[in-house]
Amino acid sequence: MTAYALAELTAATMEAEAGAYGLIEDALIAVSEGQIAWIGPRGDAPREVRALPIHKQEGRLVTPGLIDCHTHIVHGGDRAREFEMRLEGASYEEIARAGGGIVSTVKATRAADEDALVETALPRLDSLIAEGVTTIEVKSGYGLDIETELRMLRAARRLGAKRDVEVITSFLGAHAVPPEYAGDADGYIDEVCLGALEAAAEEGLADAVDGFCEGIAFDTGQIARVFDLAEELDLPIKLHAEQLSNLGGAVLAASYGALSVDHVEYLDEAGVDALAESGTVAVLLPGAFYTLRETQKPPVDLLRGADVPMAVATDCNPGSSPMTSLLLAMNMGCTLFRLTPEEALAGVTRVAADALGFDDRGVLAEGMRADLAIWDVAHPAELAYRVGFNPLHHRIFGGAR
Ligand code: DI6
Ligand code: FE
Repeated sequence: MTAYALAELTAATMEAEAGAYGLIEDALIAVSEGQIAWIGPRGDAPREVRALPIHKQEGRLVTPGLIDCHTHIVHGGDRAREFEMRLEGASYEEIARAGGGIVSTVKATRAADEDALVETALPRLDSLIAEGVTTIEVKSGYGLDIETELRMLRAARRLGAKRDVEVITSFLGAHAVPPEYAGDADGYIDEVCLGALEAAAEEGLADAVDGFCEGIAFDTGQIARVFDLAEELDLPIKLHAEQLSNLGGAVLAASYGALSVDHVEYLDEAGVDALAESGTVAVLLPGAFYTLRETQKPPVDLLRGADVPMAVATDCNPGSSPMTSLLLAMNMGCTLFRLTPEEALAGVTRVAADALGFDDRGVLAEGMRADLAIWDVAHPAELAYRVGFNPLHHRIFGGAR
């Protein structure tokens, strides 16, 4: 790959210490071997950088490629009928307890072969890529038997081969109790979930291990058994916690040094302190909050005060967040949760990288991957500000223009 430089642009480096988006006016970015070889004010560029072929950006804004650190884009079927039921008055939990919800997607996912899972996920992936996403996390969790959990993860891996995007997988076997184990969550964990995790690890299909700690899913004791195995397999941990109630999932996840705890609407002060102590990211998912018309907001002020890094993601899933726009998630993070536009952009770049355990992306700096999003905007606040508008001009993945 030949080296080149981008110039006549404003760079939002998103480096933590920099503040103010790490903005560099009239910046130059040199790209070589898929990495950022140099970045700074154009006037400071060394001679060998100035000698590179230059692609002028006409004053556009360049940010790190966006990272959607929490999605469920691989699944069968849809839940539009459930959307109607909620509009007729049923709650998300009522639908789940009546055998709808996650379990209805499990049925559709079990019925789909691997090709179908790939084909139906691609338009969702393409929608995210069209907004500058260069790294995406994809979870299993709609199989809930060994065969289908593995099929979902294989489908997720294939997505990464089909598009210029990096796919990171999380094993989410502890997502719901399948109908054949109704009333026996312990039996499901011990007889299916742990074996599925072992098989996924053996095939190299899982980059992380996730769970759903909630009244309609699993308690902390059950999740801990999954995390113990994850630890044995040397896989990092994440957790859906404190979304609809507080079961102490965040404290549990923090005790395992989790990469992230996600949703966290019902997180309390003890939970915030635990996250601060363990360096765990809080992933905010405003699409689910919006879709379920929740009223309990995540404790953003407490998180901010305790210096817990906050990421933002789509949670793209057929039930609680049928959303395929990370820009909309940023907007909702600001409008619904009162994040600043800078926090929202950090939440889909630098902090989202942390939530996935990456230290080679999420900021623009020398030596980082050249995953770039080039925007037709003058100021980075515009990215979170508009609703339903996509100003992406061009996306660069691993230096490939
Ligand atoms: N929380 C979520 O937001 C998704 N999973 C979870 O544990 C929702 C899954 C669904 O409703 O299909
Ligand atoms: Fe989720």
